[in-house]
Amino acid sequence: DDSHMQWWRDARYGMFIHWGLYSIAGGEWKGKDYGKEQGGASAEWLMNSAKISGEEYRSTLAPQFNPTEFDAKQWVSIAKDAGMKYIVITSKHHDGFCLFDTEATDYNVMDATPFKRDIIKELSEECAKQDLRFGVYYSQFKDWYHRSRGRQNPGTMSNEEYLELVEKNLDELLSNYGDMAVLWFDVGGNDVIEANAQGARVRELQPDAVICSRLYSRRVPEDQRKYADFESLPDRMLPTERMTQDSETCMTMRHNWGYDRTDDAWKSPKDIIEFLALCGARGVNLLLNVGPTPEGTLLPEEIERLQAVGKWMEVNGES
Ligand code: FUL
Repeated sequence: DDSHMQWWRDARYGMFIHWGLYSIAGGEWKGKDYGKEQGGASAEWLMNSAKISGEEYRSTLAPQFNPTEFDAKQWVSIAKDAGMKYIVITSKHHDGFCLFDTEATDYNVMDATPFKRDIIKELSEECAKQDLRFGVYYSQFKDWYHRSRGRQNPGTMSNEEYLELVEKNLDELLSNYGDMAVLWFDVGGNDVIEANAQGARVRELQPDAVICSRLYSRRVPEDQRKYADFESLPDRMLPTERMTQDSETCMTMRHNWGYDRTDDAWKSPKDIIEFLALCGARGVNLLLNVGPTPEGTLLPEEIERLQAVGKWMEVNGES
């Protein structure tokens, strides 16, 4: 039964938000710019690209995380006015930092930063108020802070402890924030048993949640993927043909996903409208990304683009 997919198919267009400690650095570390790297690496990959230890990354950035201009109401209104039907935000990216209240690690917004506000709570509640679906991105496999990566990067946890962290985090995300519409897992590992257990937990606690194919490594064969509801196309890739299965493209407005101080590779409002039209014609959802600032605001360039799409949607009557 795939009736839980219907809202998602109808939605077509959502907002992706990459926000975390890396936003403070804005792609720079000790005077060097890391946000211009092509391929996968970009501003939110800073900890890895600049080879920063967990301890140094945390002690430098976490005390500075105080985005006092963050206003969930404003973000959700902007998404809604742009014609978006759902929001997916990074609850934990590869740097391991949790933007929500968790008992499983103290490396989270409540315990490790002066901000002490549960961002996932504020956004989920606001989405419920404004009638938008809410979901989370969660990096289940890559975690450069907690998970051991060998002798040079021991991490704060053993592999078993790390798996427990993921389990607890998922239980919290699936229990404490009302309806979870999307579980956007990212960069699956090789262990299909682990992935299926995580998928099963999502189904159990939030039967209607839509699960991203990145729960699995690309190497896991289709017939072993029990819980992938939609196929996530490779980053920034537009569909080249009409898709026969439920699919989504995630796209950034410039090169980086996370906030980057010098990235000027902006796509024009017209480009973005064309992407949306193309995705619509090829039966693919578009998850369009913004990277909010360390202060908690969306950039004027992002707002301008979102408004342009909103106008186009109004004229072309999709909503
Ligand atoms: C990738 C990640 O490694 C990037 O940092 C970003 O989150 C993108 C949407 O997915 O796999």
